[in-house]
Amino acid sequence: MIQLGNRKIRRLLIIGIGIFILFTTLLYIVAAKPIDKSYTEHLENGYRVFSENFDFSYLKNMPPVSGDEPSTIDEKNADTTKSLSSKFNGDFLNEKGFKILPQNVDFKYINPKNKQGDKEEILKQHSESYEKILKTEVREPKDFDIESIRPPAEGVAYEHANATIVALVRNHEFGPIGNTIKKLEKQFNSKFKYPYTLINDVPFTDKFKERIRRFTDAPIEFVTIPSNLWDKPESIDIVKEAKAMSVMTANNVAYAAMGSYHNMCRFYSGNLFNLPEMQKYKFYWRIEPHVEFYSNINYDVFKYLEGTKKVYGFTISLYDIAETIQTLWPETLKFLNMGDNYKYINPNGSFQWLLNNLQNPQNNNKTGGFSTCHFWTNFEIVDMDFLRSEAYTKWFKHLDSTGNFYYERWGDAPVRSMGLGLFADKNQVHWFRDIGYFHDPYFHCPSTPFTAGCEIGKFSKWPHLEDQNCMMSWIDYSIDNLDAIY
Ligand SMILES: Nc1nc2c(ncn2[C@@H]2O[C@H](COP(=O)(O)OP(=O)(O)O)[C@@H](O)[C@H]2O)c(=O)[nH]1
Ligand SMILES: [Mg+2]
Repeated sequence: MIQLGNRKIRRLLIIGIGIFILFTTLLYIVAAKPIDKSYTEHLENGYRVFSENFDFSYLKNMPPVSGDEPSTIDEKNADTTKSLSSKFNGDFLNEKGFKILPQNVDFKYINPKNKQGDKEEILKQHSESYEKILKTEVREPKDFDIESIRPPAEGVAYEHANATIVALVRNHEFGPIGNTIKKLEKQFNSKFKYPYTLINDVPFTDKFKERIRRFTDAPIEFVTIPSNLWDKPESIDIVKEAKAMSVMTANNVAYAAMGSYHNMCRFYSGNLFNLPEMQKYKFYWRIEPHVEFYSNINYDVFKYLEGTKKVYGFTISLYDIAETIQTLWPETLKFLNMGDNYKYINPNGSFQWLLNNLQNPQNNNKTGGFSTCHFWTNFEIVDMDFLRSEAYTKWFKHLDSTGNFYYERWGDAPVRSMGLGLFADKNQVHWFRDIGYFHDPYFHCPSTPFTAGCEIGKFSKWPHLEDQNCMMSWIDYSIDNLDAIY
């Protein structure tokens, strides 16, 4: 042991006290940085205030739309504007639930099926219909020649779709993600051998790689995310972020104070498909640790999307925690009303699904009108051309510029889903009704001859979460003919 003299101890003490004073002064300077007023109000008054105080004046100031008169703001879009204005004029908003004009975009829930009753009655109706549909036996999709996309015979070379199975995971999750891969191999990928892309914000360890390789003989690429696609942007005000995190935590928002979770949501929302290693692919199937696949899939799901020209496949649609996305819809409306961004909206989008307000009207109140209905992105099969499109890219940039992936806790699921609901034709979004799936605490358990191990029609592990199922709104408003698909 090193012996220290009295003088040495005194010197060390003085240095220690000096560092402490310097540190606390710095902390004080940072903490004393003024916080913008609207934000202070948000903190003082709790959640509801933030979206209630959202400045919607940019919408009110828009010129009224009348007859066939194009309220054009952009010469280059004059023709489009004229045809749009004649189509979406006057009472269109009230009758159809949307209005798509330059700097005059608006949406409205119009209760297209004329459902009646309070939210308990609506939930009862929805739950009964959902169970009935799920209990109806179906097989594989009927809207494509499934025989043409069967697995190859043993030993025969297979022409793959341009696709990968992707997961963002941490080194310590080698067991759970290994299990997921094992299950997916059994149900699907041992027949097709699509390559895996495993992604991490830090390099994967040799142990992780070695363990994972035991679960599949398909190719695996291990990717480290460049910091510019993962880290919190420097523009984020860390004091404002810390305050927001503590407010959300106090309101029991899961993961609110976990910086890496915010990074993860932002990464999945806007950056995954721009990774250099993902550029070579058109489609991905996202997987996660701790999930179940209950159905044997005997056709190529990527080729199914490709062949039907669909851009997205999901299994579960649910409501979100409204407190995490209070300004997502207002900011989106703001974006759509800027310049000529109205042109990105697909007139056959899933607007009524985005806006339904019968089963969980409290959500719409907190989010400026958004139902919070979304696809659960822990399972998603995606055509990345959609995510790389000008519409999605520009919109994501706008969202990112607000900083609200950090000041709120915008999830990748509501972001992705809102983008699809607005920019994709609803017929291009596919409910993989035949693929049984579980991610705690929700199930998708269909009645098919290829499904086993789950309770048909059960939605949640816990009865009190039944009201989180948004599938009936998707079926009611975004599927034109359910029987034509399965
Ligand atoms: N590499 C890495 N992966 C993460 C991080 N946070 C979450 N993930 C992964 O992102 C996915 C979603 O996270 P998860 O904890 O399952 O979120 P939840 O499903 O919303 O509870 C999972 O595949 C996680 O393994 C992170 O900080 N680093
Ligand atoms: Mg998860």
